[in-house]
Amino acid sequence: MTHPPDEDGYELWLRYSSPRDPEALLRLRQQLSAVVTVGSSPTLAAASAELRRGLGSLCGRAIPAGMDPTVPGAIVLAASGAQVLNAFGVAEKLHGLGREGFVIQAKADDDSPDSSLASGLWGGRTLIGGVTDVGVLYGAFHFLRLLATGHDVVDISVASEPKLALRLLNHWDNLDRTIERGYAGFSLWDWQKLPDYVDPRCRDYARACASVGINGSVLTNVNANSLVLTEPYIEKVAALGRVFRAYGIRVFLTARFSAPIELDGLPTADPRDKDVQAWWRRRVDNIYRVLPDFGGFVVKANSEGQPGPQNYGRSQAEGANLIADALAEHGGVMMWRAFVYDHEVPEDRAKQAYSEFKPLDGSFRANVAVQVKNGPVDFQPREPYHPLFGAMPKTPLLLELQLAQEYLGCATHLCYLAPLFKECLDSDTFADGPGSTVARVIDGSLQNHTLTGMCAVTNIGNDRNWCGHPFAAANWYAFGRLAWDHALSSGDIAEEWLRQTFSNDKRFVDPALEMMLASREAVVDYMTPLGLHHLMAVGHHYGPGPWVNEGRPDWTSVYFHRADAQGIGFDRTPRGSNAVEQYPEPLRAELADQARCPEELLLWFHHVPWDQPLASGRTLWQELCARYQRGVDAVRRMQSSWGDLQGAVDAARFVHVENLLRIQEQEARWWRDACVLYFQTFSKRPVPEGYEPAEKTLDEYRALRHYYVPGISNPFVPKAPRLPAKSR
Ligand code: BDP
Repeated sequence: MTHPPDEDGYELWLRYSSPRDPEALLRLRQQLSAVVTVGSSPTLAAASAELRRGLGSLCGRAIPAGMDPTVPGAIVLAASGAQVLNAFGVAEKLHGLGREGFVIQAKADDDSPDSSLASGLWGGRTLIGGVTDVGVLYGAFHFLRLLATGHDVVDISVASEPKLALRLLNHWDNLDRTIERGYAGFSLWDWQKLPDYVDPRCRDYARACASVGINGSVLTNVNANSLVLTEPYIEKVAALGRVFRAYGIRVFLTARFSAPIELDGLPTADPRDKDVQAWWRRRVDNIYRVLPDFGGFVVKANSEGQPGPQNYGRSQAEGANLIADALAEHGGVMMWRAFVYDHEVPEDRAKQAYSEFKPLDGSFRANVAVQVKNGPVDFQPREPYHPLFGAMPKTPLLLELQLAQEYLGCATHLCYLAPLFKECLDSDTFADGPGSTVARVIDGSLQNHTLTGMCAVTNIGNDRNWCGHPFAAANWYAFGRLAWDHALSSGDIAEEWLRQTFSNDKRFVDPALEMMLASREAVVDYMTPLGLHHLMAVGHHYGPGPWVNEGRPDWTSVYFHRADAQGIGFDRTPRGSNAVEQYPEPLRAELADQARCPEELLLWFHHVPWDQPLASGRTLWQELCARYQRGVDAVRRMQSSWGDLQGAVDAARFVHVENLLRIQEQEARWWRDACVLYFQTFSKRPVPEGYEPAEKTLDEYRALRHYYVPGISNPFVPKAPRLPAKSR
């Protein structure tokens, strides 16, 4: 079978490849003649350049920049106020949209002169109008997306605006260019060469982000290094900011709470200390002097060893307000993370963020948003929604997701995350009666907030294809699309991505889409079925470690699965930790009742006897084994579907995915066998029929060691032996 030419994935979903069907190609060529930009700005120039690049590539011939917006086949770019908007009848429509909104309107010219038809051009034009220049840019990308996924120019009529104000990527990038939980190479930010040299790749990063509406980038790790707040680094940050600006992307940083002590030797970082307050104001003023559109900070405080206001007996709110005050006059946003827990606190780790933050509702400054992970533990393959959503009506809450698959197979497993994201977004918080979804909490419509947003820990590094796995970029794409419009479906987003990334051929798209949509559930099944969670190996988090029982209790696996001779699962009902009390009625009663709790979350909320019959008619033990097996089977189905697609995509990417699926199948078995063998030491029941025998013994699985797993800065290496002293 002949393959299309090899590709390395660098172009992501911005390949703009021409239709294979010669008729479709001819039609496109007839419909597109020139890109006409009304007005000028770096953003309009970026939009025009992208259109010429994209349309040129789609048509297989150059599309020039033109001057005359009335010429047939013109693609006209204009922002509010331009006269040309009236000619297309869209001025009114634009009026109703927010500043990042856009309209795309095709207009057939009924009275087009014969000459234009004779010249082979469509007697019509397309307007891409934005409320502001950045709206035009988003419209340009959307127009390209429509054409690249096979839409016909003449049918296009769109009006769109984002549902959320902040649509941000959080890079956990360190200043030495390692990336915490990064599995796709090193950081894109080349701090040593900045500000004088900005890698052109940074512009491509901005293009990709803008193409899906991402409008901000937090450049640094939440486990922050205060050095980034010093002048030389701010110059470097500003150099990136200037490149991103044309693409509507603002730069944000993480701030280390103890920075005043570390950088300037202040005796304290206490938020009530006048000198500390003045220090933050000065630092922030300096940043805005160099980078006037700086976005603000993300802070992780008093969690996992990070310093924070509680070191001085102050609340999380006082800490947030300290820095928020310094940002306020510049319009900066303070994103304060709710990912806090403490092993010295005896309370269930899943409850601690709620216990700490809910009482603070109403005590944050207006420019503070509390940034809440999708679930109450930590980016697990499946979690219930975080109970803080809906519970802090007076505080803007941002949803934090993770694209880096720290707990879902890193950059080796194919796992399309939109279904996970949607599960959270669609969860009902009942905050204002049924239908009070997390999506409506974060878009501000439920509790009347304008500071709204969603952010995601990225999976981006300097690997040639950006995200490591050729399918991992789908998660970057899906995050942007959902942050723009959380009502989009996982399937529609995946299909858009597949068509642009690989091929518009239905024979490819349909099976590949099925694979993507099944992939997240497969990971849940072979790692943590039925509501199990946090079973991974300690430290690097690579592979299974259900036996982990040393070190901080809330970092062990036994803390979470609680397997014993009777059964397995964390009792979070009123008999146990009572985490269900943090959820609203009628959900609380449902979760607390073992018979009504959704099976997907059963062991999250209940300690269930091994012989408890479940909906399938199997006992819990049998069901657990069946799910682990089902996960492995699902990966094998993905392998076979992908195998059938040989020839439908280029050989380079085909083989890359094929090989990674092989690793995924091995690792799915590793997870299944390690977990089943380990849990069997408690259940003492035979492994049911239809389950493949494990390859190794439990002891062998437990003895596996993995060195230099990416994404962690303190690799586990064998200890050097003590050698006898040197003698001559
Ligand atoms: C955990 C990661 C850790 C992060 C932490 C966080 O293992 O590296 O620092 O989340 O979100 O899942 O702060």
